[in-house]
Parts: sequence; structure tokens; C-alpha cells
Amino acid sequence: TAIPCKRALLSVSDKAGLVDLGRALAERGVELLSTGGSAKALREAGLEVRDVNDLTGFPEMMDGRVKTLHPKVHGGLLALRDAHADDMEAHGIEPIDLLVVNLYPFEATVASGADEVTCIENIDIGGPAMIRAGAKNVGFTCVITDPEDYDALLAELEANDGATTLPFRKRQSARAYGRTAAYDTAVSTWMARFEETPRRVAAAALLRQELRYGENPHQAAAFYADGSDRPGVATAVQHQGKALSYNNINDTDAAVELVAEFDGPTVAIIKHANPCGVASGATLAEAYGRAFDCDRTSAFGGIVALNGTLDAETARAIAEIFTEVVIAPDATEEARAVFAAKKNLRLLTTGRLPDPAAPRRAMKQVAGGWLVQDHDTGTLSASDLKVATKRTPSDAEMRDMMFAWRVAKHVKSNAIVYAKDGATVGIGAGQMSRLDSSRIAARKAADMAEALGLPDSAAAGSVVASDAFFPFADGLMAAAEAGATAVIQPGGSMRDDEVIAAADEAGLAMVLTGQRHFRH
Ligand code: 93A
Repeated sequence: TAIPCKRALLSVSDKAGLVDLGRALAERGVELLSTGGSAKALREAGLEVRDVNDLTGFPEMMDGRVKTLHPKVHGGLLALRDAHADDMEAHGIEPIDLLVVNLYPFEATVASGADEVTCIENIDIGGPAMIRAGAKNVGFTCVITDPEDYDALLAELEANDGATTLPFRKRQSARAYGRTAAYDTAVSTWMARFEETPRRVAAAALLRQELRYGENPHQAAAFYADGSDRPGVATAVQHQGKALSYNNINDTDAAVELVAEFDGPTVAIIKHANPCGVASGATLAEAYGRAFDCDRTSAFGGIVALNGTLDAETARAIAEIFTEVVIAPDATEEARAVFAAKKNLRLLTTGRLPDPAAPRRAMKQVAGGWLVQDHDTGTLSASDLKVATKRTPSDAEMRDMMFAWRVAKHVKSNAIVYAKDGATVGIGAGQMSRLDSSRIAARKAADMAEALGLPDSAAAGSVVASDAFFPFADGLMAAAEAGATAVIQPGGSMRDDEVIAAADEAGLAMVLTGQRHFRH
């Protein structure tokens, strides 16, 4: 089942890595066949290349619309070397052992806002035809559709004395059909505009992206849209940078949903689906700076979401540290220009913000079944709050409690959030005990003070939000010791009386929401 790689056809729009690949193949004695632009690039690098024209006996014609659509090409890709030997002989068909194709950039052309004629011209016909032909003939033909797989191909040839093995070809065939499926989905989604009654895109047509892998490299993964037009990561336009990963998508989703809860300029920085800093400000730039200050260490490599149009000043501040993804409803030309120099940074725009109150379902898979629930659309207004302590919170405490509560809704449970002046100053997430979350959040506030050179813990004079009730007074006391002056929590513990008494004793103001926000 190992097939020696003797003849390769290279036809790529994205020429990245082409010359290095061509050279490595040529050094192995592989004959290089290629189309117009690809052949030119290879030849300019001093490599010997045979034009597809020479194989087919036809010139590339119709502005390139017909260049590889020929039996000599498709026969070479599809022939079973054993069963079809006679046909090959009779028609002078030479086997093609390796096909390297990447397609006209249809998706990017559409995303760039190009006109209809340009979009249509960027629908690749010959490329997908070859990919599908080669990928079908998995017993003999190896197909590569992504420049990121060139190294794996060369490693395969190196390990197998210049041949490809069946398991490798099978994996590549699977990737190849994934690519043509996603490509045709993009074309069909775009073409739906020509229908009199635009159809709801069929479930099979919802593949957004084949992912390189899932949460970990050994997990296969894909990204599907749900067919709704909810603004968010699934419907966003990506302006630059490489494809998002599974974890990027998960974190970016958490980031957008969080900032959508706020009205004034607000920024969230997300790591591992939890915020490491959230802040409001007079401007987005100010909000970003304050969100960043909450935990400058964790912000590195984070996902940043903004609830307003990204401007140049904010873009410059974000660009100062390594950031994976920035998502905002829109971005100014100037802001885009700032990011253009940062090739690895992905910029996504959503057009609008999602409506946090819009009803929808959330699903989670468990072994043998699914858990389905309403999405957590719970919102709170100040009039829903019950003051439980002797002391009534001040207006400033009230504002910060509402802020901290909204953030806590987007922090994995157990969630404890300290906030002051519309910015988080310490977040404790995902602990098995609420007391541990309280301690972690308090320690983060102390770390913040140290990083910024503040005399006191950043939690001094803050408020604290807890996503569910305090079962005992200890978590609350940890918050008071850290410097919090007011507490917002659902209430409803068997020991509420104890907790309220402890709050009174410590001079805290405490309000009860009557609603909790577990998030797992
Ligand atoms: O216009 S096409 O659909 N007609 C074809 O016969 C054809 N064959 C390959 N586009 C075709 N291609 C595509 O050309 C490949 O998929 C690749 O994206 C591109 C490479 O062209 P060049 O080597 O001239 O840059």
C-alpha cells in the first residue's frame, strides 16, 4: 500500500511554501507538473517543471477557467494502477501520485466585499475537481490541500523512502473532502442571494470551518453554524490572521457574550473561557487599560472583546502585548491599519452585539445523551435587589455591584468577582469551594496592587459578587478581610441568617438577587 511518489501536480493559489516544497520533492527525484502561476514561481526558483499544457496537449484557456479539466489530468489522478493499466496504456495516461492544490480564495474574496463578478471569478472549478478525484483514489493518490500539511508530507516521504502510506493518504483524503465541502458551502451560502425566496440553509451546509484539531491536538474537530443570524463568533467576519482554533472560538464566544451585557464602553480579556479582566470606561481605550490592569500577567495571549467600534488608540494599546483574537462590532480603517502590522493577531467584527436577553437553547453532550436547557438570559435591575443588612449600599457600591454581578454571570462556578469603579480587581473562577474562589480572588487583588505599586490591596473599598449563595459565613468573611465593603449574592442558603449577621458585624452592605448564575 506504500505508493512511491514519482510524479506530482502542483497547482496552488496560496504560493506560501510552494518553492520549498517543490525543491524538496525535486531533490527526491519527483517529476513536477504544474499550472501557469505555480509553474512560473517554481521555475523562477530554478526548478525544472513540466507544464500541464505539455501533458494535456491543450493550452490553458478562457482566462484560466480551463487548465486542468482534461482526461490526461483526471485519468492520472483517478486511475487504479492495476485494474486500469490497459486504459492508461491505450490513452497515454501517466499516473499522478501526488496532488498539491489549494483553491481560489473564494471566502476571502467575499469577505473583502468584492463585487459579484469578482466573487464568481473566484469560484474554483478545476481545483475541487482534482481534489475530489485524487481523494477518491485513496489507494494510489495522495492529496494535499493545506500549506500547513507540507511538512507532514515531507516527513511522510522521508519516513517511507519516498512513498506515501495508505493511512496517511486516507487522512489527507478526509481533509481534502472536508475542504471541498466547506468551499462549496461557502459558495452555496453566498449564492443563496440569487434565490427568489432565500432558503434556510440546510443543516449539512452549516459547516463553518474544519478545525485543525479540538481542545487538544489528538482530537478532531469542526465548527458548525446554527443557521441563525445571531451576531457572534459564528457569524463574524475575520479580517486578518490565520484560522481560529477550537479554543480560540470557545474563548471568543465567551468574550463577546460578556461585553454584550454592558451599555457603556466595556472591554473583557478572556483566558480559558474566563475573564481575567473586565472594565468599563469613558472610552474603549480607557476600558481596555483598566481591564488589562486587573491581571497583566494573565492577559498575555488573551482574547479581547469590545462592545463598541475598535478605534486606533485602543488598537495601539492592545497591540502592545501578544493578543490572540480581538472581536468587536466594528473597527475603524485606522484601527485595522494598526493591526495590519501584527500578522498573527486575528481581528473579527460582528456588525452588532448579540442580545443577551434573546431566548435560545444551550446543549451539552453527556455519555449517551444530551442536556438541553434555556440559555441563561437572566438579567437584573436594581429594583430586583433586596437589601439584607442594616447598612444600605451607597450609590457607588450599587453601581459596582451591578457591574460585578454581570461579570460573575460569565465566570465559571464557583465565581467570585471583586470590582471597584466599574472594573474588576480580582476574579476567582472554577473552584470546587466558594471559599477557595474567594481566597483566590482576594489574592489576585493583592497581586494587582503589587503589580501597579498600590499601597493597599486593589480590593480595598471594592464590592464583591458571588454567583451563588454563600453556604457559610467564611467566604463572606474572606471578602470583608480583603477589603470589600458591599456584597451581592443570590441568598437562599439555610444559613442566610448567619451570613447576614456576619455581614452586619463586619459593617458590610449586602443585597440579595434571588437569582443565581451557575456556569460550568
Ligand atoms: O479556473 S479553474 O477552475 N479551472 C481549472 O481548470 C483549474 N485548474 C486548477 N481553476 C483551476 N485551478 C486552480 O488554479 C487551482 O485550484 C489553484 O487554486 C489555481 C492555481 O493556478 P496557478 O498555478 O496558475 O496560479
